[in-house]
Amino acid sequence: QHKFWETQPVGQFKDVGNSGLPEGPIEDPTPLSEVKQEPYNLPSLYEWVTCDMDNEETCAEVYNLLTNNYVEDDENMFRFNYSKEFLGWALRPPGYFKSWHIGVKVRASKKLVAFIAGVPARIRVRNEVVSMAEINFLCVHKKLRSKRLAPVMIKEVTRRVHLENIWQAAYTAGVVLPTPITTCQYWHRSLNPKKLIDVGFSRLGARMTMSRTIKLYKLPDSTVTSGFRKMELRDVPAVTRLLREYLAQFVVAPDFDENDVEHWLLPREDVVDSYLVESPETHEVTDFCSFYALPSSILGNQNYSILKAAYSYYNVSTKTPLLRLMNDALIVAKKKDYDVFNALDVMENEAFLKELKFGPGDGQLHYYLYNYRLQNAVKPSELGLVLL
Ligand code: YNC
Ligand code: MG
Repeated sequence: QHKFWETQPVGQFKDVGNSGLPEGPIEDPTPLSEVKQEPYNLPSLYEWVTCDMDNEETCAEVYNLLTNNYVEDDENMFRFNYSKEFLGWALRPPGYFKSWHIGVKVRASKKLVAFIAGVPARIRVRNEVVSMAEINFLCVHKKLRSKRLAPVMIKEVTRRVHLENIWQAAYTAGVVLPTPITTCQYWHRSLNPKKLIDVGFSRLGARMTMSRTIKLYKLPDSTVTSGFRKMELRDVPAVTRLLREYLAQFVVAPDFDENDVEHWLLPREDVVDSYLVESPETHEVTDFCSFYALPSSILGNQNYSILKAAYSYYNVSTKTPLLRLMNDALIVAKKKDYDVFNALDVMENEAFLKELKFGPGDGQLHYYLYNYRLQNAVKPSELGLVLL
């Protein structure tokens, strides 16, 4: 069934429900001197490259590969179109390793035909904070699919992660592999229903007209909560405290410090946006919400080429009810001309999805850990981790 994944230190389907297996690392680390020192072999027409994401041309090559070959929906109507600025942000967090940004080129033409990337992260699983790699942007050019290139790329990134003395990883995928720690649902909140219907992202509901639909999803022009404002650099300590306290309740969550918060949550134009509520009386930061910008190319539509989507990231409510906080997030996203606001059913998101008129999508997202066994699958609501 899974000729490659069966060889890897991941939860195997045959072990599901076997309560005799302990939680934690599946394999012990080996001495670094025993880690394979040379790259895995590629078919001879191809060569490994390390992608320097500081370099604009390299960044553009990766961007072009992904724009034309990365994840599509089941009906091939939309394809993720991560921006260059987004890739620069996603791949260069504090302490990142350039050697984990791995490309495959055609030897003769130097054309980039495959990519995989990792970034370091501290992820807490129950009471243990584990140094991990977050693996993302695995992509093989459409013309090179089903040639077993993906397993070589995964082994190569694993080797380079091991060389940094890191032995665990976290990743998400739309496909089922051995074995998800949880399976999440995407929910979508229409901000520009007319465009979403025109491009086939959503359909007019039963007994609905376009004008009734537009009215249904209408949002006020300005936010409702007093003290609601954009996050600034000076807010990093307060936001870090708020977030650390909040994420402590989940089974799996990032262990963010101030450097992480500055990188991952400080607003960056058209990449990531964060807002908070500062109490007008005490000037205390009591609530926080954030989303990232991930547009999709619209494939084969005459009128539109880009779907502007915001994705819910980390949200914390202590004073402002979560429902009201997220409604304000929708209002700012609408103001910034996003067409749709997406959220997974992770953390406490279920508490606002239906009420704020999100509808369930058909896409599922499976979460995985590499070389770390969890005794039982967790519920989406026990997950405090959002990967890009
Ligand atoms: C996938 N998404 O099952 P078996 S998500 C992992 N993640 O192996 P081939 C995947 N494995 O089942 P193709 C996978 N998709 O025989 C497929 N596989 O054991 C497995 N799509 O390889 C698959 N990006 O090369 C099978 O397949 C084997 O040519 C087949 O290439 C696959 O970034 C792919 O969806 C996905 O570009 C590259 O279809 C290609 O089809 C493609 O014959 C469109 O591969 C884009 C797309 C995936 C987005 C993502 C997370 C990746 C996680 C990788 C695993 C990381 C493990 C941890 C490593 C560090 C460890 C440490 C320490
Ligand atoms: Mg292949």
